[in-house]
Amino acid sequence: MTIKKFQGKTKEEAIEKAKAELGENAVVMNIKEIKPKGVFQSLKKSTYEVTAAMEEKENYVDSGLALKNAQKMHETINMTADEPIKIPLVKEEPMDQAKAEQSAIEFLKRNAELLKNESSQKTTDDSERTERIEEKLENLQSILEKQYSENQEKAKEEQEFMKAAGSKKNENLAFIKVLYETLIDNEVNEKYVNQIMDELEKVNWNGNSVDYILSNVYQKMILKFGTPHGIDLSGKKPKILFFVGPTGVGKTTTIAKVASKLKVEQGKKVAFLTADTYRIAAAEQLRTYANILDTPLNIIYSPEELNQAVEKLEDFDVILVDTAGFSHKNVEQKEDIRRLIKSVDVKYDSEVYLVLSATTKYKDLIEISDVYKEISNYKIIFTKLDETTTYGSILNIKLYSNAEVSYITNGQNVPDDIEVFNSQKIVKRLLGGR
Ligand SMILES: Nc1nc2c(ncn2[C@@H]2O[C@H](COP(=O)(O)OP(=O)(O)OP(=O)(O)O)[C@@H](O)[C@H]2O)c(=O)[nH]1
Ligand SMILES: [Mg+2]
Repeated sequence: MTIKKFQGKTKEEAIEKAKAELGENAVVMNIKEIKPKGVFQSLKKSTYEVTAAMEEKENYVDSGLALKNAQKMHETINMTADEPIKIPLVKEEPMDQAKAEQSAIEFLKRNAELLKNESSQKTTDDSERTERIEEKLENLQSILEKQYSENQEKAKEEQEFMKAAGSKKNENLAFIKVLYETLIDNEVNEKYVNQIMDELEKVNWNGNSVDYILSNVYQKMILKFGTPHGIDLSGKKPKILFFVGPTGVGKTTTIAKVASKLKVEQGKKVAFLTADTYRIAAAEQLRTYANILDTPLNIIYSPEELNQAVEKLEDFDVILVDTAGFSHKNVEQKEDIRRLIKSVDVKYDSEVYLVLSATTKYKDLIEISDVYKEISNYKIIFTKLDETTTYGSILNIKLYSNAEVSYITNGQNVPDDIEVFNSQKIVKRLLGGR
């Protein structure tokens, strides 16, 4: 299979280019509008980028059967993990365009009639009001028209795809389009989706089943995550673990969860240090957990105090250091954290955990991971997975930062809502499983 991108001033031009190079049967996988940037952006027009695919060797099968097979596969496949993957399928029936057109026109008319009636009832003397209603009417009309034409375009794209899939009778291509869309829907960055597709290209899947393609993608994605590890305390003691990250992501709560697991489940000697003296209640929050877990807590006010505090805790297995959350744009606080981490005496083993919320948007996560890379190497803990349904950012940041994802947390309950990162679970979710 060949997957390529084509740009054009219009969608049609980009599609034409794709067909000119890949042939009439090229399948449009995705159409992206590229908005102009820069000072004169309002004067420039958008351009379009089409991702198109073409299978090199024609491998004809019945397309209806292909989609049914794909559906069957989603219901039954079970790759080492415990539940079957369910991926939303493309519609089997092409949309009835005439019917869709008719109902959209009726909808437009009905709304226009309703507003016209409203305006004619309150006519004559209040002309200003009538004008306003007319203006509203026009606005609504244009919004509806826009929605209508967008729906039409979607229906057309869908039909084109069905036509191409049907005429080529290619179940694999239809299935790959579903995979592509599922990953995009889960907010995996397009760049990484294309990377996964490019890798798939190298696999000889011609003549192989959709099961083969899915397990291939699944395995590749698992490999991308690497093997995650929980905290390893097998080396020198005490091990110093710093928890850093933006404000409110769950650093303190995560420390309490980790401490409880290490202490209760592994019988380790755990101590707390906090360098978070920015917020009045910060140390108190950790003290509450320290009391519950019967764990010592020391407060340090400057990096210079760190080693003295650690010295007093030398017979502990692990020292968890809470830090003040800061905006990644705050240079001064960033420097404070950097100094704190760098101040650890070389005789101690230390590790930094960057705590990130799965609800933070991709662009910010990128900036945050860059800022912390300037401070230290780190492993990542993703919090608040219970507050989002799209897990794409976990893969995006893993691939962007190349840092290990160690733990995920999925709720406010201490100590239960934490687990060592399970790449199989996440990959299944990313591929549309539950
Ligand atoms: N839903 C959900 N909430 C969480 C999770 N982890 C932490 N929280 C909540 O997020 C809020 C902030 O948690 P903290 O642990 O105080 O966050 P922090 O990063 O220490 O915050 P600062 O010290 O102010 O930077 C609290 O209400 C926690 O209960 C999680 O996995 N899921
Ligand atoms: Mg905190």
